Amino acid sequence: MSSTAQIGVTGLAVMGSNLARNFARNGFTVAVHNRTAAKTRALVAEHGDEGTFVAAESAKEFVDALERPRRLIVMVKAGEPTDAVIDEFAPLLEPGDVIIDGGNAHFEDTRRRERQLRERGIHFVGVGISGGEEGALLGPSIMPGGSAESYASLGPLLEKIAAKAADGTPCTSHIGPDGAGHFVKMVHNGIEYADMQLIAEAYHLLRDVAGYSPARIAETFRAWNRGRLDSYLIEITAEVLAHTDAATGRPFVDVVADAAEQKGTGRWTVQIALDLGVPVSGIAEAVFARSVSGHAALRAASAELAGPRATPLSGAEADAFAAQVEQALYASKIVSYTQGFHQIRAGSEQYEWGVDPGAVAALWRGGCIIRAAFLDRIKAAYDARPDLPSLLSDAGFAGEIAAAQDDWRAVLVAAVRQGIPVPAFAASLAYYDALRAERLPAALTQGQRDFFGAHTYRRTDREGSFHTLWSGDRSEVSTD
Ligand code: NBP
Repeated sequence: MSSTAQIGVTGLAVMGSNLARNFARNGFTVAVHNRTAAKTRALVAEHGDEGTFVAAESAKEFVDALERPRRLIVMVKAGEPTDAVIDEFAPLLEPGDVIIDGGNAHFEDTRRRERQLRERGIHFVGVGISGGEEGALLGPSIMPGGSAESYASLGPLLEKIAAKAADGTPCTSHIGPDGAGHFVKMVHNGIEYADMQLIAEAYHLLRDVAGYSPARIAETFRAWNRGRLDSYLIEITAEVLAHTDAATGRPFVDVVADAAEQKGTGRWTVQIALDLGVPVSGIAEAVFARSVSGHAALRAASAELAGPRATPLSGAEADAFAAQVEQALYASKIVSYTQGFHQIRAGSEQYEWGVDPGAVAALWRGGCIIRAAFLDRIKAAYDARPDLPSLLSDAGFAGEIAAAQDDWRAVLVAAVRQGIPVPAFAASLAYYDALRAERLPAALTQGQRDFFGAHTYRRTDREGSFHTLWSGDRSEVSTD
């Protein structure tokens, strides 16, 4: 077999086959391979006319089909299958070749694999890919990690197949070494969880407090999508809410079981945030909200617990409340991105990746699930001030929250009064208020810690570390 393929894709389930077709449609010769060869044959039979595919039945054939340095993308189920595929292919490769993992790997796995393969002279590039099935085919947002050298070889191909932002820029750029790409993809998914939960809470409020029907809420979301909330998730929310179940004639949203599932990247975001000491409370509440929804027995056992039932508003009052919900949603969204970008900065510092947050915002503008007009603003904020300590320090975002906050608070008051759970709205506002507080009750926490555990404290008026002799005469001693 002649070595003509510029890129290879192994793992031809939904994502891999669509990605392979995307490369082929963009003029690249693509070697394709799958553990079960029938999928390879099916792909070429169904889509062979879209471009040039080289179908390989064995690992050896696949590797031999690739031009050097070889670039092969692994699109298999994340975890053990990825290690199995690497173990199968690595012995067939040569120094300088590039293995690209496009699955949803944990960034620590990517760091380990990169280290192991580097010892053999093979570049391992962990790439976060967002956009689902359609994105993989028509243009995803691509977050590549790995060495700068591997990006030099791989980047031009990725830039060709990636989504393009409205200004024509490809939605991909080198994020940073080893696991940086998968880390940023993980945070992307965490923000996606928060965005989805905030939208779900807005829906719940419009339904139960404003008294809107799903069709009316769909219209409301469509109107919001023409403004500053313009985003893929708001757009598809309107579609889902407008949909009628064919079997019953009822709104689709009313016939779907209200237990949300998760695959784990949101949970990883929160676990890693805890390790890094970054408060991502909005994302955490979104993960917990899915968890609560799935506890059927717990919910059934709690159904009779006391609490208010919502009394829907009507007419102009309902419409005025809906406008307030838009403000609350927008302000909370700013907070979840603030938290996510804080986590990216913390990860970048911890692992010395040198991630450019403005470049991350730029490549999320198209192709991915959280794509939104709003990301142009985030990019502009970081372009203007690359060392921005927090998105909330950007004068534009701070001003918008200042304008939204009365409504944001009013919405939370209504939710609490009427017994509507809004954990992500509430966590976002609590984060905002905690950051702007002149004094936090953490001083009392330090006093308690010193009392029971002699954990010491610092003072506001003097340098050093101190302990009070709580069980003695309560005098203070310096512990430096
Ligand atoms: P799946 O995650 O369902 O994986 C199926 C593929 O893995 C098949 O090609 C299968 O081969 C292969 N595979 C397995 Br399972 N075990 C293997 C092994 N031990 N050796 C070799 N191949 C093995 O596919 P997907 O939904 O297309 O997703 C691919 C990757 O992309 C995943 O990591 C996923 O998390 C990620 N991702 C998915 C989306 C999405 O929207 N679905 C979005 C972004 C990223 P077989 O045909 O022989 O069984």
